[in-house]
Amino acid sequence: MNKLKSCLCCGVGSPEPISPAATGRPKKKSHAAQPHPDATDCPGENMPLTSPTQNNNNSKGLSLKPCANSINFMLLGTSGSGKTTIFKQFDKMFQADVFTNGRAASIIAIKEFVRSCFTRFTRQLPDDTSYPSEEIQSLAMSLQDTTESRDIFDNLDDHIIDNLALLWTVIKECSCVAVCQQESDYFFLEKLQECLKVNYIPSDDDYLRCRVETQMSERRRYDNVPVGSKTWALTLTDVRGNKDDRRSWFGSFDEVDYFLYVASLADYNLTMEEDTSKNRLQDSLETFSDVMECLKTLSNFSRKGVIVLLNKEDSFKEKIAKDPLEKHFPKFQPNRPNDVMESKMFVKSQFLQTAKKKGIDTKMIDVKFTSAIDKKFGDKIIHALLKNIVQQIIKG
Ligand SMILES: Nc1nc2c(ncn2[C@@H]2O[C@H](COP(=O)(O)OP(=O)(O)OP(=O)(O)O)[C@@H](O)[C@H]2O)c(=O)[nH]1
Ligand SMILES: [Mg+2]
Repeated sequence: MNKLKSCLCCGVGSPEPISPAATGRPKKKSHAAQPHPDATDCPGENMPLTSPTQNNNNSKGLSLKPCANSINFMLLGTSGSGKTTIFKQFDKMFQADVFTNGRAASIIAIKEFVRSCFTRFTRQLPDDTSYPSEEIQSLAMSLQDTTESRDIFDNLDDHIIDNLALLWTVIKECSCVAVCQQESDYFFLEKLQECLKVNYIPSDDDYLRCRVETQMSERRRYDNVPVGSKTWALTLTDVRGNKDDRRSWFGSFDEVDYFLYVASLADYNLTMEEDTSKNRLQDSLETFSDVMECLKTLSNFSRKGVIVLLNKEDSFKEKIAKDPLEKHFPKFQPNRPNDVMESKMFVKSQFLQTAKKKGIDTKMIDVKFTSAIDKKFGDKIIHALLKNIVQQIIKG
């Protein structure tokens, strides 16, 4: 098992435990993170922040200097937990043109996503699978090969699209195929006849559901966001959640005011792509533990806030009915089997206990259940979150 053995910011495998003295941890921890009180002017307008219209720039090396009325957020979490989806929701709310451009550009990613699903699934089909025709069988064989599948998807016509839809019905019925690894598999394959047509225009929902693994961290600033009686400049950084990249998260921790740690509730019955022997939710808990360890080493730790977003609540609700949490987390002993609320509360308690074990006051941690694909995410979550944070800042 590929277990993280030490604090990520200090280097994987580092044998040195961090002593309380070395952490510089302040005695008093307050719940309210604040923008730095000594900041008077904003480095602002010329700061080279990224935007999706700017060729996916790398945010590495960009400074996150605090300015008056600014709040710096950082999205953290393991791969596929929903960080970029939340990033898109911030765009939708505060930079509508960026969201619209991203949505229009997602056509290519959606097509590629559908292609890769077919390659992945057709490779799992057993030899004795029965196909509606020889043509569909031959299509299934060709799609197993990445190059051939690319050729097919570059030359789509109505006939091929109809055959893909027929092949999808074969895949869906095959118990050997692990179809449900990603939430969006079903979503796009069920509507592939619409998505693969030349005149297809993605909806907001399609864009939010479209999965493109983040390759480089990205940062965006939203100016003049009204919250309460003032306007604020929000900076949001999205990172790559892959196991190999997590160490790079820690470089700008110092300047971050609020950490949004995103964990997928729906990961409870899945294993990691990077290590198929490891439960994904367990990996997220361990990664959270590493984040907590690093956080307490910061000298301005008491001015920071942590919000855990237990995401994919929609998918969790559906899954729990068929596959109980206790099967994957035996220490969970529910009063009522398959109970969604009890199951959610257990996961929440696991995150809070993880922080507590690291000596962090759980009052500093806010936990919310979210569904990042929800149309109302902006109003329900982002608005409420900002209102709450600003109130805390004003209270001091
Ligand atoms: N059903 C459901 N799907 C979600 C939710 N949030 C995100 N997704 C989907 O989960 C997939 C992964 O989401 P991303 O936002 O790309 O995940 P990420 O954390 O940015 O992953 P990396 O970039 O690999 O670190 C996408 O297909 C999203 O549409 C949710 O609340 N419910
Ligand atoms: Mg991402």
